[in-house]
Amino acid sequence: MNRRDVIKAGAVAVASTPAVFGGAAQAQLCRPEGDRSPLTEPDSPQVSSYTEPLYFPPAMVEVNPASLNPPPDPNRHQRYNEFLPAKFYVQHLTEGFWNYHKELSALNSDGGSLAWMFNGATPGETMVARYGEPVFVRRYNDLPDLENARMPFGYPASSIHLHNAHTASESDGFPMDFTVPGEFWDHHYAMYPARNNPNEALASLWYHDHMIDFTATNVYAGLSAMAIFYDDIDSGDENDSNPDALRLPGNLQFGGDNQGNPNGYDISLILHDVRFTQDGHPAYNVFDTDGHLGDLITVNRKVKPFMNVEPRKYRFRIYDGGPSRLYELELSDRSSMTCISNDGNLLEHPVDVTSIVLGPANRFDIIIDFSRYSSGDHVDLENVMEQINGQGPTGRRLPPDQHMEVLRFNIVDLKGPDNSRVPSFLRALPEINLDEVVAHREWVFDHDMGLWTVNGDFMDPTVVSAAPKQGTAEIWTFRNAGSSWAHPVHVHFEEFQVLEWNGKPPTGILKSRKDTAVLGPNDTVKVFYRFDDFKGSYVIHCHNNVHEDNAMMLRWDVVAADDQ
Ligand SMILES: [Cu+2]
Repeated sequence: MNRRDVIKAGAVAVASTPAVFGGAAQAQLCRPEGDRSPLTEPDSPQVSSYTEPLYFPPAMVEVNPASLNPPPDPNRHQRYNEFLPAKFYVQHLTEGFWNYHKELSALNSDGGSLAWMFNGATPGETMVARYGEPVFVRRYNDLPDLENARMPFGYPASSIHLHNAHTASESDGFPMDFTVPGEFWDHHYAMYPARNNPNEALASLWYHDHMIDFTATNVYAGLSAMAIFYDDIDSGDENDSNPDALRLPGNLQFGGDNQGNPNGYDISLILHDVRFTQDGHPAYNVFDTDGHLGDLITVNRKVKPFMNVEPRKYRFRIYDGGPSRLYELELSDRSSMTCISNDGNLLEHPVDVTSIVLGPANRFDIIIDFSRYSSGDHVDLENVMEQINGQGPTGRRLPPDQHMEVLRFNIVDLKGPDNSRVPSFLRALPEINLDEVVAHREWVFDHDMGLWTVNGDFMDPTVVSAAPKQGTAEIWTFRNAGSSWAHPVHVHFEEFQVLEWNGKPPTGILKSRKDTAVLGPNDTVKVFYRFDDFKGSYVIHCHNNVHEDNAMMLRWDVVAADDQ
């Protein structure tokens, strides 16, 4: 059966209704049976569960700007002098070995699993930033050249994208703005909310490689990390004396020890599913253009780790780092959690959920209150979504004995008072003014000749597929033409608000600002955009990174208002 026949065969199964994402659309992620044999690649070696301490990436460490040689060139950046950097950082991309699990590391003489890293770690250090304090990051590509790289997949060229940041094109990680080994790239992050509207502030972001044609492999190899943006309202300090501060769980402490104890209460968790060879290195099948599935879920690049938590509230920023797997995450006792964001942007009101569904690049901030447990208890985070290939979920829930292990929380003694709160109102949504709309565009996600298309086209970075003008608004429609595929559609630079998902207005968690819409089979999503503040080239693409690398991406440019 070829791909076209598979598509025609249509969808059969119907999913349980997950608590988050896609409104009515979420029930339709499904695929025909038997069109390819699942899990044809060898299983990873068996490793023990919940014995590896979770890794807590520390915050980036500032450098003295005088140490940058050559110094930053203001002429390379839009509005540099308006947003003079207050914080400077340097990162080196290198190849090395990472301890995903000590039992995997013991399988080879290298003492770890091959990895591409930022400053010697994956995930790299967390970019902790604050609105009003512009950031400058110089990133050196110190990966080995292709002849000397030991990583058996990926390409040692890199363009780092800060996902969802409101960033000038030249700092955005446009897929053609790549460095090769020996080069560096300067990124200027204005830390300025879109349209200078505090209601457009972002919270949970991540940075990852966006190399043309090699994003899936390079991110899988290790080039991903988290970024947290704070402002006066969402300040990261649960003891903040500012009466406007939300005081969500957090004490501005990052990192932790090597025994599973974090320094603070605002914890980022990035999920990547990885498959390992019999000698403990990551394995990847470059010939499967449907997507890549790992059989072990890693959290912060640790396999089935544990962390210690006090009986109090925590904020977890949960990221699907891809490349292709969707998750439905729930606690093993099915107790409730409180969702406070969609794609890392605070909701107007918190929503209680028993599970969260996320596709590649989605982020949800979840409050878990462990005060209902006692020291010595444990509760696990598990994936209950069945997915047997890169196309998308089957639509079935995994039976209890097949839940995929993700992360164990071991409850330990309370160390101090929990002064954090979860207010009933978080952040207002920016207004949608349909009178400003000057254009409608449709983007159709489909396939052709074994590759993936947008509006029938393959990625060609020399072709500009849309050129919205600065200072205007548009309505964009994303449509999944496939009846058995999930496509997490991501657009750089600006966020959208959903107007209609399959003809219905958004409610609950979908009533939010988003940057990635996971289109289930045949889904149509109509969204509102504005284009402001910076100009230049950006992309729209599928964030199943394997689809993205196989051409499901188009370039679009923001042009000046007076451009003809
Ligand atoms: Cu896709």
